[in-house]
Amino acid sequence: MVRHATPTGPGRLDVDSLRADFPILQRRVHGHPLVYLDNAATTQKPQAVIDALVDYYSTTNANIHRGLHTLAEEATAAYEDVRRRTAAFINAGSPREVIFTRNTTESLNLLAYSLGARLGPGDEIVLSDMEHHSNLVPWQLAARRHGARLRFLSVDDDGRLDLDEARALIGPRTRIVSVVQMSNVLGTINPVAALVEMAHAAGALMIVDGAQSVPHMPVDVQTLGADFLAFSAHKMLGPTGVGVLWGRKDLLDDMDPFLGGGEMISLVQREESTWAALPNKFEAGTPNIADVIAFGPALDYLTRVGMDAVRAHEVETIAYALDRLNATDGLTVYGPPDPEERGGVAAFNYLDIHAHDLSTILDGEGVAIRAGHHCAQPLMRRLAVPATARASFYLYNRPDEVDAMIDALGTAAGLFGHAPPTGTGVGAGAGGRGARV
Ligand code: 7TS
Repeated sequence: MVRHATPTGPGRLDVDSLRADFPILQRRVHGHPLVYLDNAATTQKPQAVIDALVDYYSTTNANIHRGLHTLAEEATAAYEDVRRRTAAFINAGSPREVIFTRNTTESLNLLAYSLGARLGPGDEIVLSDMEHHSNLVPWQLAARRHGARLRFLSVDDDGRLDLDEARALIGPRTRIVSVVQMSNVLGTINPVAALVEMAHAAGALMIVDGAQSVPHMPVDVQTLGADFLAFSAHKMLGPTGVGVLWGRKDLLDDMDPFLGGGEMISLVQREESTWAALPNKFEAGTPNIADVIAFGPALDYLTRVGMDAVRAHEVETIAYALDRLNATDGLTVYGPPDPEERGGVAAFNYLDIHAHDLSTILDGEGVAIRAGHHCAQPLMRRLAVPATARASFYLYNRPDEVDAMIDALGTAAGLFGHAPPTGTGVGAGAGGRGARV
Protein backbone atom coordinates (compact mmCIF):
# COMPACT_ATOMS: atom_id res chain seq x y z
CA MET A 1 0.00 0.00 0.00
CA VAL A 2 1.32 3.43 -0.85
CA ARG A 3 1.02 5.86 2.02
CA HIS A 4 1.24 9.53 1.32
CA ALA A 5 3.54 11.92 3.07
CA THR A 6 1.66 15.12 3.57
CA PRO A 7 3.67 18.27 4.05
CA THR A 8 1.93 20.65 6.43
CA GLY A 9 2.27 24.39 6.07
CA PRO A 10 4.20 26.15 3.37
CA GLY A 11 7.36 24.23 2.60
CA ARG A 12 7.26 22.22 5.83
CA LEU A 13 7.44 18.48 5.96
CA ASP A 14 5.30 16.45 8.30
CA VAL A 15 8.34 14.39 9.21
CA ASP A 16 6.56 12.15 11.71
CA SER A 17 3.97 10.91 9.24
CA LEU A 18 6.58 10.64 6.55
CA ARG A 19 8.80 8.47 8.78
CA ALA A 20 6.01 5.92 8.98
CA ASP A 21 6.63 5.18 5.29
CA PHE A 22 10.15 3.87 6.03
CA PRO A 23 9.97 0.52 7.83
CA ILE A 24 13.68 0.45 8.67
CA LEU A 25 13.31 3.57 10.80
CA GLN A 26 11.35 1.48 13.30
CA ARG A 27 14.29 -0.78 14.07
CA ARG A 28 16.62 -0.63 17.02
CA VAL A 29 20.40 -0.87 16.98
CA HIS A 30 22.29 -1.99 20.10
CA GLY A 31 19.14 -1.42 22.12
CA HIS A 32 18.57 2.13 20.85
CA PRO A 33 16.19 3.47 18.25
CA LEU A 34 18.08 3.74 14.95
CA VAL A 35 19.25 7.27 14.21
CA TYR A 36 20.22 7.06 10.56
CA LEU A 37 22.57 9.89 9.63
CA ASP A 38 24.44 8.29 6.72
CA ASN A 39 22.22 9.47 3.90
CA ALA A 40 25.05 10.74 1.71
CA ALA A 41 26.20 7.11 1.45
CA THR A 42 22.74 5.76 0.72
CA THR A 43 19.22 6.61 1.79
CA GLN A 44 16.55 4.39 3.27
CA LYS A 45 13.66 3.14 1.14
CA PRO A 46 9.96 3.85 1.56
CA GLN A 47 7.52 0.93 1.61
CA ALA A 48 6.32 1.85 -1.89
CA VAL A 49 9.79 1.15 -3.31
CA ILE A 50 10.09 -2.14 -1.44
CA ASP A 51 6.58 -3.12 -2.59
CA ALA A 52 7.40 -2.30 -6.20
CA LEU A 53 10.36 -4.69 -6.15
CA VAL A 54 8.34 -7.53 -4.67
CA ASP A 55 5.43 -6.78 -6.97
CA TYR A 56 7.61 -6.79 -10.08
CA TYR A 57 9.17 -10.16 -9.28
CA SER A 58 5.81 -11.58 -8.15
CA THR A 59 3.77 -10.52 -11.16
CA THR A 60 5.76 -9.22 -14.12
CA ASN A 61 9.33 -10.55 -14.24
CA ALA A 62 10.56 -10.81 -17.84
CA ASN A 63 13.38 -9.53 -19.99
CA ILE A 64 12.61 -6.28 -21.74
CA HIS A 65 12.75 -4.88 -25.27
CA ARG A 66 12.85 -8.33 -26.87
CA GLY A 67 9.93 -10.53 -25.85
CA LEU A 68 6.57 -10.25 -27.52
CA HIS A 69 4.66 -11.96 -24.74
CA THR A 70 2.53 -10.15 -22.20
CA LEU A 71 5.03 -10.21 -19.34
CA ALA A 72 7.81 -8.84 -21.56
CA GLU A 73 5.55 -6.11 -22.86
CA GLU A 74 4.44 -5.12 -19.37
CA ALA A 75 8.01 -5.14 -18.03
CA THR A 76 9.20 -3.05 -20.99
CA ALA A 77 6.38 -0.57 -20.53
CA ALA A 78 7.09 -0.24 -16.78
CA TYR A 79 10.84 0.22 -17.37
CA GLU A 80 10.31 2.83 -20.08
CA ASP A 81 7.72 4.59 -17.96
CA VAL A 82 10.35 5.14 -15.26
CA ARG A 83 12.65 6.60 -17.90
CA ARG A 84 9.89 9.10 -18.69
CA ARG A 85 9.38 9.90 -14.98
CA THR A 86 13.16 10.33 -14.51
CA ALA A 87 13.24 12.73 -17.47
CA ALA A 88 10.33 14.66 -15.97
CA PHE A 89 12.00 14.78 -12.54
CA ILE A 90 15.00 16.68 -13.95
CA ASN A 91 13.01 18.38 -16.74
CA ALA A 92 14.95 16.68 -19.54
CA GLY A 93 13.92 17.55 -23.08
CA SER A 94 13.29 13.91 -23.93
CA PRO A 95 13.33 10.50 -22.21
CA ARG A 96 15.90 9.49 -24.85
CA GLU A 97 18.37 11.72 -23.05
CA VAL A 98 18.10 9.53 -19.94
CA ILE A 99 20.51 6.57 -19.85
CA PHE A 100 20.21 4.02 -17.05
CA THR A 101 23.54 2.85 -15.67
CA ARG A 102 24.53 1.09 -12.43
CA ASN A 103 25.34 4.24 -10.48
CA THR A 104 26.89 7.71 -10.70
CA THR A 105 30.30 6.07 -10.94
CA GLU A 106 29.34 4.18 -14.09
CA SER A 107 27.70 7.27 -15.60
CA LEU A 108 30.92 9.23 -15.13
CA ASN A 109 33.05 6.35 -16.44
CA LEU A 110 30.86 6.23 -19.53
CA LEU A 111 31.53 9.92 -20.14
CA ALA A 112 35.26 9.66 -19.44
CA TYR A 113 35.52 6.72 -21.84
CA SER A 114 33.38 8.05 -24.67
CA LEU A 115 34.34 11.72 -24.46
CA GLY A 116 37.89 10.84 -23.49
CA ALA A 117 38.35 9.17 -26.87
CA ARG A 118 38.22 12.63 -28.46
CA LEU A 119 41.03 14.04 -26.32
CA GLY A 120 44.59 14.43 -27.43
CA PRO A 121 47.89 15.72 -26.06
CA GLY A 122 47.58 19.28 -24.80
CA ASP A 123 43.86 19.01 -24.13
CA GLU A 124 42.80 19.80 -20.58
CA ILE A 125 40.15 18.44 -18.26
CA VAL A 126 39.20 20.76 -15.39
CA LEU A 127 38.06 19.16 -12.12
CA SER A 128 38.04 20.41 -8.54
CA ASP A 129 39.81 19.41 -5.37
CA MET A 130 36.50 18.39 -3.78
CA GLU A 131 35.61 15.66 -6.27
CA HIS A 132 34.52 12.21 -5.20
CA HIS A 133 36.95 9.62 -6.60
CA SER A 134 34.30 8.65 -9.13
CA ASN A 135 34.66 12.07 -10.76
CA LEU A 136 38.44 11.91 -10.62
CA VAL A 137 39.80 8.42 -11.28
CA PRO A 138 37.89 7.91 -14.60
CA TRP A 139 39.41 11.19 -15.84
CA GLN A 140 42.87 10.10 -14.70
CA LEU A 141 42.41 6.96 -16.80
CA ALA A 142 41.18 8.95 -19.80
CA ALA A 143 43.97 11.51 -19.48
CA ARG A 144 46.58 8.78 -19.31
CA ARG A 145 45.11 6.97 -22.33
CA HIS A 146 44.94 10.05 -24.53
CA GLY A 147 47.75 12.25 -23.25
CA ALA A 148 45.44 14.93 -21.86
CA ARG A 149 46.17 16.97 -18.74
CA LEU A 150 44.10 17.33 -15.56
CA ARG A 151 43.73 20.79 -13.96
CA PHE A 152 42.16 21.41 -10.57
CA LEU A 153 40.07 24.18 -9.07
CA SER A 154 41.25 24.65 -5.50
CA VAL A 155 39.08 24.78 -2.38
CA ASP A 156 39.36 27.78 -0.05
CA ASP A 157 39.39 27.65 3.74
CA ASP A 158 35.60 27.84 3.90
CA GLY A 159 35.21 24.95 1.48
CA ARG A 160 34.32 27.03 -1.58
CA LEU A 161 35.65 27.14 -5.12
CA ASP A 162 37.20 30.37 -6.32
CA LEU A 163 35.52 31.68 -9.48
CA ASP A 164 38.42 34.00 -10.31
CA GLU A 165 40.72 31.02 -10.31
CA ALA A 166 38.20 29.13 -12.46
CA ARG A 167 38.17 32.02 -14.94
CA ALA A 168 41.94 31.82 -15.18
CA LEU A 169 42.04 28.03 -15.46
CA ILE A 170 39.25 27.42 -17.97
CA GLY A 171 40.57 28.47 -21.36
CA PRO A 172 41.25 27.49 -24.95
CA ARG A 173 42.90 24.18 -24.00
CA THR A 174 39.94 23.14 -21.83
CA ARG A 175 37.83 20.44 -23.44
CA ILE A 176 35.88 19.20 -20.44
CA VAL A 177 34.90 20.72 -17.09
CA SER A 178 33.50 18.17 -14.63
CA VAL A 179 32.52 19.35 -11.16
CA VAL A 180 30.40 18.15 -8.28
CA GLN A 181 27.27 20.22 -7.65
CA MET A 182 27.11 19.44 -3.93
CA SER A 183 30.14 18.11 -2.08
CA ASN A 184 29.62 14.85 -0.21
CA VAL A 185 32.04 16.03 2.50
CA LEU A 186 31.80 19.82 2.78
CA GLY A 187 28.19 20.07 1.69
CA THR A 188 29.25 23.03 -0.48
CA ILE A 189 26.81 23.85 -3.28
CA ASN A 190 29.01 24.93 -6.14
CA PRO A 191 28.18 27.78 -8.56
CA VAL A 192 27.53 25.43 -11.46
CA ALA A 193 25.80 28.05 -13.62
CA ALA A 194 28.90 30.27 -13.58
CA LEU A 195 31.12 27.29 -14.41
CA VAL A 196 28.81 26.27 -17.26
CA GLU A 197 29.14 29.76 -18.70
CA MET A 198 32.94 29.63 -18.49
CA ALA A 199 33.11 26.12 -19.96
CA HIS A 200 30.85 26.99 -22.88
CA ALA A 201 32.65 30.27 -23.53
CA ALA A 202 35.84 28.22 -23.85
CA GLY A 203 34.14 25.71 -26.16
CA ALA A 204 34.33 22.98 -23.49
CA LEU A 205 31.70 20.52 -22.33
CA MET A 206 30.29 20.83 -18.81
CA ILE A 207 29.58 17.74 -16.74
CA VAL A 208 27.86 17.90 -13.36
CA ASP A 209 28.21 15.21 -10.71
CA GLY A 210 24.73 15.41 -9.21
CA ALA A 211 25.03 12.43 -6.86
CA GLN A 212 24.41 14.64 -3.83
CA SER A 213 22.44 17.48 -5.41
CA VAL A 214 19.67 15.76 -7.37
CA PRO A 215 18.40 13.89 -4.26
CA HIS A 216 18.43 16.98 -2.05
CA MET A 217 17.44 20.07 -4.05
CA PRO A 218 15.49 20.93 -7.17
CA VAL A 219 17.68 20.31 -10.22
CA ASP A 220 16.32 21.29 -13.62
CA VAL A 221 18.66 20.46 -16.48
CA GLN A 222 17.21 23.25 -18.61
CA THR A 223 18.15 25.94 -16.10
CA LEU A 224 21.35 24.15 -15.05
CA GLY A 225 22.63 24.63 -18.58
CA ALA A 226 25.20 21.82 -18.34
CA ASP A 227 25.74 19.17 -21.01
CA PHE A 228 25.68 16.08 -18.78
CA LEU A 229 24.39 15.21 -15.31
CA ALA A 230 25.09 12.02 -13.35
CA PHE A 231 23.27 10.72 -10.26
CA SER A 232 22.29 7.54 -8.38
CA ALA A 233 18.84 6.21 -7.50
CA HIS A 234 19.99 4.74 -4.19
CA LYS A 235 20.80 8.18 -2.78
CA MET A 236 17.23 9.38 -3.44
CA LEU A 237 15.02 6.70 -1.85
CA GLY A 238 15.45 4.30 -4.77
CA PRO A 239 17.10 0.89 -4.98
CA THR A 240 20.82 0.27 -5.37
CA GLY A 241 22.11 -0.70 -8.81
CA VAL A 242 20.50 2.14 -10.78
CA GLY A 243 22.36 5.20 -11.96
CA VAL A 244 21.28 7.93 -14.34
CA LEU A 245 23.22 9.72 -17.00
CA TRP A 246 21.41 12.63 -18.56
CA GLY A 247 23.02 14.21 -21.60
CA ARG A 248 22.07 16.49 -24.47
CA LYS A 249 20.71 14.41 -27.28
CA ASP A 250 22.99 15.79 -30.00
CA LEU A 251 26.05 15.10 -27.85
CA LEU A 252 24.96 11.59 -26.88
CA ASP A 253 24.14 10.88 -30.53
CA ASP A 254 27.71 11.81 -31.47
CA MET A 255 29.38 9.66 -28.83
CA ASP A 256 30.67 6.12 -29.21
CA PRO A 257 29.16 3.46 -26.96
CA PHE A 258 30.84 2.56 -23.67
CA LEU A 259 29.90 -1.13 -23.50
CA GLY A 260 29.21 -3.41 -26.44
CA GLY A 261 26.80 -6.33 -26.57
CA GLY A 262 23.13 -7.09 -26.86
CA GLU A 263 20.48 -4.37 -27.17
CA MET A 264 22.89 -1.58 -28.09
CA ILE A 265 23.23 -2.46 -31.77
CA SER A 266 21.35 -1.82 -34.95
CA LEU A 267 23.14 -4.21 -37.32
CA VAL A 268 25.93 -6.62 -36.45
CA GLN A 269 28.24 -8.09 -39.04
CA ARG A 270 31.35 -10.18 -38.59
CA GLU A 271 33.76 -7.28 -38.71
CA GLU A 272 31.69 -4.31 -37.61
CA SER A 273 28.39 -3.11 -36.26
CA THR A 274 26.16 -0.08 -36.19
CA TRP A 275 24.56 1.28 -33.06
CA ALA A 276 21.01 1.45 -31.85
CA ALA A 277 19.38 4.83 -31.39
CA LEU A 278 19.37 6.52 -27.97
CA PRO A 279 19.04 5.50 -25.25
CA ASN A 280 19.69 1.83 -26.13
CA LYS A 281 23.13 2.60 -27.59
CA PHE A 282 24.34 3.09 -24.03
CA GLU A 283 22.41 0.28 -22.33
CA ALA A 284 24.18 -2.92 -23.40
CA GLY A 285 22.90 -6.22 -22.07
CA THR A 286 20.00 -6.96 -19.74
CA PRO A 287 19.59 -3.89 -17.56
CA ASN A 288 18.64 -3.78 -13.89
CA ILE A 289 14.96 -4.02 -14.76
CA ALA A 290 13.49 -4.59 -11.30
CA ASP A 291 15.44 -1.82 -9.63
CA VAL A 292 14.74 0.69 -12.39
CA ILE A 293 11.03 -0.09 -12.07
CA ALA A 294 11.22 0.32 -8.28
CA PHE A 295 12.97 3.68 -8.76
CA GLY A 296 9.61 4.95 -10.10
CA PRO A 297 7.89 5.11 -6.69
CA ALA A 298 10.97 6.86 -5.25
CA LEU A 299 10.67 9.59 -7.87
CA ASP A 300 6.95 9.82 -7.21
CA TYR A 301 7.56 10.09 -3.47
CA LEU A 302 10.03 12.96 -3.84
CA THR A 303 7.77 14.69 -6.36
CA ARG A 304 4.80 14.41 -4.00
CA VAL A 305 6.77 15.76 -1.05
CA GLY A 306 8.28 18.43 -3.31
CA MET A 307 11.99 19.06 -3.79
CA ASP A 308 11.63 22.64 -2.52
CA ALA A 309 10.25 21.23 0.73
CA VAL A 310 13.05 18.64 0.91
CA ARG A 311 15.64 21.37 0.46
CA ALA A 312 13.96 23.67 3.03
CA HIS A 313 13.85 20.83 5.56
CA GLU A 314 17.54 20.10 5.04
CA VAL A 315 18.56 23.74 5.40
CA GLU A 316 16.68 23.80 8.70
CA THR A 317 18.22 20.51 9.83
CA ILE A 318 21.80 21.41 8.89
CA ALA A 319 21.38 24.83 10.52
CA TYR A 320 20.39 23.15 13.76
CA ALA A 321 23.15 20.53 13.44
CA LEU A 322 25.79 23.22 12.78
CA ASP A 323 24.58 25.20 15.81
CA ARG A 324 24.90 22.18 18.06
CA LEU A 325 28.20 20.96 16.60
CA ASN A 326 29.78 24.42 16.70
CA ALA A 327 28.71 24.76 20.35
CA THR A 328 30.62 21.57 21.23
CA ASP A 329 34.10 22.26 22.60
CA GLY A 330 36.89 20.52 20.73
CA LEU A 331 34.85 19.94 17.60
CA THR A 332 35.80 21.16 14.11
CA VAL A 333 33.20 21.22 11.34
CA TYR A 334 34.33 21.56 7.72
CA GLY A 335 32.63 23.44 4.92
CA PRO A 336 30.84 26.76 4.44
CA PRO A 337 29.43 28.24 7.66
CA ASP A 338 26.15 29.41 6.08
CA PRO A 339 23.49 26.64 5.95
CA GLU A 340 22.00 28.24 2.83
CA GLU A 341 25.26 27.59 0.99
CA ARG A 342 25.37 23.90 1.71
CA GLY A 343 23.51 20.65 1.69
CA GLY A 344 22.58 18.53 4.67
CA VAL A 345 26.07 17.18 5.26
CA ALA A 346 28.33 17.90 8.23
CA ALA A 347 31.83 16.46 8.24
CA PHE A 348 33.73 16.98 11.47
CA ASN A 349 36.51 15.90 13.78
CA TYR A 350 36.20 15.80 17.53
CA LEU A 351 38.92 16.13 20.16
CA ASP A 352 41.70 13.60 19.59
CA ILE A 353 39.28 10.80 18.76
CA HIS A 354 39.77 9.12 15.39
CA ALA A 355 36.71 9.36 13.18
CA HIS A 356 36.49 5.55 13.02
CA ASP A 357 36.35 5.35 16.81
CA LEU A 358 33.68 8.06 16.87
CA SER A 359 31.62 6.14 14.35
CA THR A 360 31.94 2.90 16.35
CA ILE A 361 31.00 4.57 19.62
CA LEU A 362 28.06 6.38 18.03
CA ASP A 363 26.90 3.09 16.53
CA GLY A 364 26.82 1.68 20.06
CA GLU A 365 24.26 4.40 20.79
CA GLY A 366 22.21 3.57 17.70
CA VAL A 367 23.56 6.54 15.72
CA ALA A 368 24.75 5.67 12.20
CA ILE A 369 27.28 8.11 10.74
CA ARG A 370 30.12 7.56 8.29
CA ALA A 371 33.81 7.94 8.98
CA GLY A 372 36.81 7.88 6.69
CA HIS A 373 38.02 9.75 3.64
CA HIS A 374 34.59 9.60 1.97
CA CYS A 375 36.20 8.69 -1.36
CA ALA A 376 37.68 12.18 -1.48
CA GLN A 377 41.36 11.70 -0.59
CA PRO A 378 42.62 14.88 -2.32
CA LEU A 379 40.09 16.85 -0.26
CA MET A 380 41.27 15.17 2.96
CA ARG A 381 44.80 16.29 2.02
CA ARG A 382 43.49 19.83 1.50
CA LEU A 383 41.84 19.74 4.94
CA ALA A 384 45.07 18.25 6.33
CA VAL A 385 43.23 15.41 8.05
CA PRO A 386 43.38 11.65 7.40
CA ALA A 387 39.65 11.24 7.86
CA THR A 388 36.51 12.88 9.20
CA ALA A 389 33.30 11.78 10.81
CA ARG A 390 30.24 12.74 8.77
CA ALA A 391 26.57 13.12 9.56
CA SER A 392 24.29 13.48 6.56
CA PHE A 393 20.58 14.16 6.68
CA TYR A 394 17.50 13.54 4.61
CA LEU A 395 13.82 14.32 4.60
CA TYR A 396 13.02 11.92 7.46
CA ASN A 397 15.57 13.24 9.97
CA ARG A 398 14.37 15.16 13.04
CA PRO A 399 16.14 17.64 15.34
CA ASP A 400 16.02 15.14 18.21
CA GLU A 401 18.23 12.87 16.09
CA VAL A 402 20.80 15.65 15.96
CA ASP A 403 20.49 15.79 19.76
CA ALA A 404 21.03 12.01 19.97
CA MET A 405 24.23 12.39 17.93
CA ILE A 406 25.48 15.22 20.15
CA ASP A 407 24.73 13.16 23.26
CA ALA A 408 26.59 10.20 21.78
CA LEU A 409 29.58 12.47 21.08
CA GLY A 410 29.56 13.26 24.80
CA THR A 411 29.68 9.52 25.47
CA ALA A 412 32.68 9.25 23.14
CA ALA A 413 34.44 12.10 24.95
CA GLY A 414 33.87 10.32 28.27
CA LEU A 415 35.21 7.02 26.94
CA PHE A 416 38.37 8.79 25.80
CA GLY A 417 38.89 10.31 29.24
CA HIS A 418 37.67 13.82 28.47
CA ALA A 419 35.39 15.70 30.80
CA PRO A 420 31.92 15.97 29.26
CA PRO A 421 32.39 19.01 27.06
CA THR A 422 30.12 21.97 27.39
CA GLY A 423 27.54 22.21 24.71
CA THR A 424 26.90 18.51 24.23
CA GLY A 425 24.06 18.45 26.73
CA VAL A 426 25.35 15.32 28.46
CA GLY A 427 26.85 17.10 31.43
CA ALA A 428 23.69 19.16 31.77
CA GLY A 429 21.84 16.15 33.14
CA ALA A 430 19.85 15.76 30.00
CA GLY A 431 19.33 12.11 30.89
CA GLY A 432 19.76 11.42 27.22
CA ARG A 433 21.16 8.43 25.52
CA GLY A 434 24.73 9.51 26.22
CA ALA A 435 24.17 9.38 29.98
CA ARG A 436 24.69 5.60 30.06
CA VAL A 437 28.46 5.79 30.46
N1 7TS B 1 29.75 11.59 -6.52
C1 7TS B 1 29.45 12.02 -5.28
C2 7TS B 1 29.44 13.48 -5.00
C3 7TS B 1 29.13 11.11 -4.29
O1 7TS B 1 28.82 11.55 -3.07
C4 7TS B 1 29.13 9.73 -4.59
C5 7TS B 1 28.88 8.69 -3.54
C6 7TS B 1 29.42 9.33 -5.89
C7 7TS B 1 29.74 10.29 -6.83
C8 7TS B 1 29.39 7.91 -6.31
O2 7TS B 1 28.10 7.42 -6.24
P1 7TS B 1 27.83 5.87 -6.50
O3 7TS B 1 26.37 5.71 -6.37
O4 7TS B 1 28.36 5.58 -7.84
O5 7TS B 1 28.60 5.14 -5.44
N2 7TS B 1 29.16 9.11 -2.26
C9 7TS B 1 29.24 8.34 -1.16
C10 7TS B 1 29.48 8.86 0.09
O6 7TS B 1 29.63 10.06 0.32
N3 7TS B 1 29.51 7.88 0.98
O7 7TS B 1 29.31 6.72 0.36
C11 7TS B 1 29.14 7.00 -0.98
